[in-house]
Amino acid sequence: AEDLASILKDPKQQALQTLDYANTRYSKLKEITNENVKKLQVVWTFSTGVLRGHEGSPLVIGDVMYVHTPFPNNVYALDLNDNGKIIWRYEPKQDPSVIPVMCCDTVNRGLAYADGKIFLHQADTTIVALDAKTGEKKWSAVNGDPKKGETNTATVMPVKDKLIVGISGAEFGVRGHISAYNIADGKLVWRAYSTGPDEEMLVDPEKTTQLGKPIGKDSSLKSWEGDQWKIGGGSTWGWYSYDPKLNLIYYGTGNPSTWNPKQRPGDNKWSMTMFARDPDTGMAKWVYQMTPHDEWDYDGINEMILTDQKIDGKERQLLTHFDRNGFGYTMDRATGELLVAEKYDPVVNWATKIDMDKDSKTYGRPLVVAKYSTEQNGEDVNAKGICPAALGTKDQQPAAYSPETELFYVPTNHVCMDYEPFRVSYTAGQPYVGATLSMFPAPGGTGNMGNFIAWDNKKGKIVWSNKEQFSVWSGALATAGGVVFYGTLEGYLKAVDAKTGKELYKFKTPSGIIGNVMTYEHKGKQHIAVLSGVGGWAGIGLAAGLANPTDGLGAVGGYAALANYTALGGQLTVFAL
Ligand code: PQQ
Repeated sequence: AEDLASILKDPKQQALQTLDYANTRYSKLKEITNENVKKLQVVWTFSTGVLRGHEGSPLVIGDVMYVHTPFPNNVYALDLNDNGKIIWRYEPKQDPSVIPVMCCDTVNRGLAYADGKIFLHQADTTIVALDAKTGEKKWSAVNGDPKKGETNTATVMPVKDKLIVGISGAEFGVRGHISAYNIADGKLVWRAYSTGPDEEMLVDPEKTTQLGKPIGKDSSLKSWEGDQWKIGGGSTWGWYSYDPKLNLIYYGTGNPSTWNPKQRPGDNKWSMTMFARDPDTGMAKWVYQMTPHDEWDYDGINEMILTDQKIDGKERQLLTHFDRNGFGYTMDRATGELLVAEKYDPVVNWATKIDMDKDSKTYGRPLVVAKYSTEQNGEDVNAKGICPAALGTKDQQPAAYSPETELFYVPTNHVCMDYEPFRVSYTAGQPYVGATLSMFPAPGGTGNMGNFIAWDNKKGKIVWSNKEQFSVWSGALATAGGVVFYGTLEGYLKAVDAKTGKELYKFKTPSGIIGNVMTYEHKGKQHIAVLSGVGGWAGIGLAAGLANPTDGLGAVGGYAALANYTALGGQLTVFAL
């Protein structure tokens, strides 16, 4: 994908949801600065015609913007030279029976571009390649089966001649995997499962390592009871990154199923795991399981941000990951060595720390506090006051990194939960959850359910933190103008100073923001664009019209007050000076 490589070098355009392969979400555009950002104005808008949660962001290739929507996953090509006039539209006809098999709203995290094609991975797991100029369908492929609970919400990542794609459905007992399809014709090249026999996971018992040691034969099979791994989750619905020099792709796997931990003794490998794989063959170079035997639904799918930074005077190839479990991890991305693991919200209480003692038997594992172990509390017993809640200290909302400040800008949740596991049996295509949850603001604060923080990944320390009334469910954007942008669930687009966190600008868009802020340049002018449209897991009460506090996997009650601030509606808002 030569055209992709050159677009990735051009800050005027955006070809991937993550801006770059390293997932930094950093733009070199700097017409908008911390001095002048207060003068931002809305320059044009576009209604997507769809309600429910709008995640991801538009792309800009040349003079054309590509906008996607949640289910039914419509795509619009808009002419930036003609006030956003619609050049073409793609409206897939998907069976609406996929809607009830999506756990956390009918979101889609957006399109990707390579080789003159726009790639869309629909809710029903159909992957389509559209001609970027005409919208004509070049090929399509089917990655899963919604009748078995397999759906999709994630974006895709084009790497060389392949398209890397994931799958959702751990709340329905799917067996997670990632797959590589040929960009040219949509043929499946390889598939790597998160659980099961070594050859189906594309791991080498001798050469694939965890924390420097070979994982050994049948590493996954030995960590489950019986055949539970076949319905064991580990879905792959998050973000993907790629290091062209090391030729490795990085991503994380989600929760083991069911949410009732007693029904699946063992470490449940390789759910909740960071993977480094060779994109050509799919083979895993290293893995690291962050939450062995999960008891809280702390999916490990959050983005892996790749940076080159100096530690103790030595240049290092780092990977920084803000896990749902509340720990911010810094790894050596070449070897999988664990360098730093610290809480990025002080209220995290389910574990005291990650064991950093290399000689210890529990090296690299979280030291779990018995009181907050949902299993030790027992089936049908409500384990109370666990922090963070199941949606984690951070969920899918991606963080950004600025090489100028060497800080990570992290949208976070400040929410805790009560968790009552119960016995559940598996039926294909039916919810396989096995826990009742309620969520509430973290105690001891001002009742705020979110913080927007700046993080030092070398020290493992918060540098500054801004309180937000609700979780920040929107992806951050860092820019060379010294400004960091994010959206809020009430609907504000906010700009803050990258060094101090001082709020410099805000504007209330028509609906809550769970999309990711993006920037592009057109006719010499820098623009900022964001999708509004409240929803996602945090906004599921509004999105799906639910009122019972424990509905929406426990999020409805926790975020009930959101209804006082915003209502549904998909809209793109574009700003400039
Ligand atoms: N999706 C959201 C969202 O978009 O707001 C939040 C979540 C999902 C979660 O917190 C999940 O745990 C989750 N889990 C799966 C899964 O395990 O397969 C899928 C998804 C999804 O596809 O959106 C979410």
